[in-house]
Amino acid sequence: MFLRKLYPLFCFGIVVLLAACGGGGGGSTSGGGDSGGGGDATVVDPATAGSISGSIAFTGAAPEPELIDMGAEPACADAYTEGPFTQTVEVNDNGTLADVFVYVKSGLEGMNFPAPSEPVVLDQQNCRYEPHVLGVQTNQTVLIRNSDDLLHNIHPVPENSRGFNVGQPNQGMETERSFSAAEIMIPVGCDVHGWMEAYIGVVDHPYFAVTGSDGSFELPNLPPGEYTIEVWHQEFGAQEMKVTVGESESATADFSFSG
Ligand SMILES: [Cu+2]
Repeated sequence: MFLRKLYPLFCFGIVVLLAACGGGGGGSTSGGGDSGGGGDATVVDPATAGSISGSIAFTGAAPEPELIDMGAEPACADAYTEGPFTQTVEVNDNGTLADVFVYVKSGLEGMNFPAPSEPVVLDQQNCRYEPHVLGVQTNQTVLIRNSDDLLHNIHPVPENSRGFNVGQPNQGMETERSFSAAEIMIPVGCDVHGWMEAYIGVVDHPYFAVTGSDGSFELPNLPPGEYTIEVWHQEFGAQEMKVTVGESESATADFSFSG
């Protein structure tokens, strides 16, 4: 407990030290939580900022949803009136795909976007993760909550950041962690319940989204420029598209996956 409290202070001290010693730019830094490791935060001019929006269509036959056997946890199993099913492929009523992670893959090089101070929440509800797919910035807090009255053991397996393995035996417990490096995507599992899975997309800027029940996304407040947008789905893989955003332009990038 003591070490856990000290650790962020220690890291913050290192960041401040590096910022004070590093580089010859002489510019002011943006302070704690800076994901760029020093240097001024990029300021996007609202007078010229544009956006990229689109939707993720789905064609063909969706795989049959797979039933999860939650017999080992009756309290969770009883919470479902149908299923429970895996969340691997969620085709929306309008023919689009949910749980697609959308992000700017390239075009933001040299810019510096400090992590926001608000956390993103990964909840555990009725022995599933909510949401199934989420995005976060590097060094932004991920608040992991246990809404179930039973033990979960959250276990992300990143390749670029330090992993962790934390038990949450009680309802209402919250644990805060973060990832220091970008990664598409970090799988998350529970050591108690083998069927639990989530995916976390970590990027070093705020231009990402996860599609929901209408399959659409928007990446607002983008500086004019040429970008590569990548969309990632757990089952169908990744696609990318080059998109140019002019001054104050609302550009479109529509994708389509097939079953
Ligand atoms: Cu669990």
